[in-house]
Amino acid sequence: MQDPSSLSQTDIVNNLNPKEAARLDKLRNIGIAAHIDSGKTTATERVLYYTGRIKSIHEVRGKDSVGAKMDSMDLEREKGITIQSAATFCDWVKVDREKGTEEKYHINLIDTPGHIDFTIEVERALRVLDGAVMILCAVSGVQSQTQTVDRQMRRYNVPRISFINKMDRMGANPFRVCDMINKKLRIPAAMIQVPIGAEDDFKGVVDIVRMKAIYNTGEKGETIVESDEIPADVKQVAEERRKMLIETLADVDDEIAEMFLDEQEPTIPQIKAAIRRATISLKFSPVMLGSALADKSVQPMLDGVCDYLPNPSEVENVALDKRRKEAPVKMVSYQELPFVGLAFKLEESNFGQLTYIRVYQGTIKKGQVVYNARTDKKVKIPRIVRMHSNEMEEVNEIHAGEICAVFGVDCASGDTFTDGTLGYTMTSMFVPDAVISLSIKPKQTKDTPNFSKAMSRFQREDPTFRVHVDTESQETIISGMGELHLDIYVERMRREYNVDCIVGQPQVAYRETIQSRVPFDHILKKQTGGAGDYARVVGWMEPTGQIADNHFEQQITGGTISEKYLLACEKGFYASCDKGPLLGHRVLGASMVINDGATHMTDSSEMSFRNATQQAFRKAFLAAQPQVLEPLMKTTITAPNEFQGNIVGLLNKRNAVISDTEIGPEDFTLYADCSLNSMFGFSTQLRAATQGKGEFSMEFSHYSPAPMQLQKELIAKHEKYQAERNKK
Ligand SMILES: Nc1nc2c(ncn2[C@@H]2O[C@H](COP(=O)(O)OP(=O)(O)OP(=O)(O)O)[C@@H](O)[C@H]2O)c(=O)[nH]1
Ligand SMILES: [Mg+2]
Repeated sequence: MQDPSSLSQTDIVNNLNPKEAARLDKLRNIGIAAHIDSGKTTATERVLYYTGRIKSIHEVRGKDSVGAKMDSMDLEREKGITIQSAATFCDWVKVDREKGTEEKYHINLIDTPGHIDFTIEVERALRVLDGAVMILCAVSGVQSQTQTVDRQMRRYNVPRISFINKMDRMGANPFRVCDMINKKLRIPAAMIQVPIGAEDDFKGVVDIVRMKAIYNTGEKGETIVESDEIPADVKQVAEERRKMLIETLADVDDEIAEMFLDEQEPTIPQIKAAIRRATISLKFSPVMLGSALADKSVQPMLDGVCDYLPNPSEVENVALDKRRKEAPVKMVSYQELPFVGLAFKLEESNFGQLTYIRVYQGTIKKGQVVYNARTDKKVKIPRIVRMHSNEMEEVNEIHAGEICAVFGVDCASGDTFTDGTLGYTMTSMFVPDAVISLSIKPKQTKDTPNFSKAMSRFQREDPTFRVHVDTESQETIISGMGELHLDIYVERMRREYNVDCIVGQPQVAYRETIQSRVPFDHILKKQTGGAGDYARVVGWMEPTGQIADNHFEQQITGGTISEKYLLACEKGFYASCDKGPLLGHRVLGASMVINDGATHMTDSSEMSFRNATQQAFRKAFLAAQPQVLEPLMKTTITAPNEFQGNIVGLLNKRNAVISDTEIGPEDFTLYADCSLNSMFGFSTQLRAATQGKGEFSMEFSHYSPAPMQLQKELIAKHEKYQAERNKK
């Protein structure tokens, strides 16, 4: 076969074996992602019901206390929020009423959490999915996490349908929301449906491509009724919006642009094909609408998924070939090619570790031996299953383009598996930094084994949850994305492992950096009988210019320090960066160059060079105008307009910088940069200041120098603590 990297995606699709093409054509891997509480799980519940995967509908925080299928964890059901993404699959029979045909699509679907503390779940879902449904609230429109999810979709080039949910709510205004998608997310978007009625009176939608009114009937809206008769009061809007749709398409699609210039009216299939092309090429997002809770217009959204989101062969996926200097190679979803898959999520289950794999090419079979590209180890695949939230269905093989889970495979999240003939690795996903930490220990020592088990499991499953033992205090420190993130793990420890824990106050994850260049010439010399200790390192430290990774470099000429010892210096440097001299927090943006030194014939060792480097680091760092950095959080607060004054007051007290305010008909939204440190206890105060009606969310933005006073306090506190420890 020709080198796939020289082929365009269209060529790849055109060259598919017809049987494969037919299989892939009817396959969709999609994610549902959106701001918290917009109705992702509620909508997914409908999808499962209408496709026959579940026999009845249960609501998120519903009165029947069963809870939605995809929120399978007790904690999710109690809190009414999704914490872990859940994968499922279903078959959707799309009815083409014009042609009178039926087509069956297989849809793999991942429902993701909206709360920012669990953002890694969205990140890894979008990493492996081919398309997404972005849900928006008909009243609130584009919200803070909508923007986060938008960035994540862009990061992995995920085409999307926008679905405006909650059309039954007071104040629902899909036209405004569509406008917000265009303006705030800066993606050309146009409605392909308009509502029939709104709020309590929301009856259904008009598909403006085909000019059909669509209604749901039956107890749970399970039956779709289409009509040519468009209610008189909707007709004009429908026609206007159809014009707008074609105009927007003309901006992003050449074929429609030409017809538009020639004043030709595109046909229905032409419009649909253009929507599909433009959506897949990330130039456009079709906007649909409905109400999941009121069981309205979810089925047309599924039709939209089939019509406008790509099948796996239409998406470009690239691996790096380790045998050819990491040259990029295109994945081709042909079944007969060697197997390549990406483990994107791990989960502990009663039967051992469950690993979710997206198969990019080839086939994975039960009993097959696969290679882990990171560790170069072979593993046998004992069982393959398809996941349905927390239940599973056993299968013998899974083909290119699909998602499955395997049992008993030891690996880390983000590992690539191949059949062993290829040296490919897939680029992994973006893992955000932790901003908050706390000390934790089991109340009773007898619980220590379970405590350790839980810690190691949570860490394996969630790359944003980190655990380390502080070398000085010997305390176990957990760190993560926010207070809720850590609370959830403490609570899960209690429920799932029967371990009650004592936790310390949440601490901000500060960082340390330097601001100037300082040379060093450091000698470590010890003579205590027997073999001594000797190392001399000469060089300088300076800021890298970016508050990001640290940098080590050696510029030794003449072999004054051997390669082996230089390696020890490098290790010493990175060990020092893990525990900064000011507060013991991580160092960012520091660079060290060693350009000279001396070695003793008998007394030098790797240990002496490592220690010498660490001592030199400490001295130079403290002389280089060191600085404590604190995490600044992008904070979004929404509350009824009457509370605006109260909230601005609260924020001023916290030295927040307000960057934007939006005033809606009832609610206002305020965007501000706040230091994480100043936001502890904010949720309680916000509740008090808004009669419980205010909401806020925080997302890490960047590190910035902490106020001088705070830096001094922190350093003094750390010094005092160190002194006390040394006395003991
Ligand atoms: N009025 C109205 N409420 C809805 C609709 N869809 C969902 N809700 C309600 O909104 C709340 C949140 O719904 P979920 O489905 O849990 O939202 P989610 O997006 O999955 O939330 P997270 O996973 O926590 O981000 C629940 O109380 C739902 O009943 C809708 O169409 N109309
Ligand atoms: Mg949910």
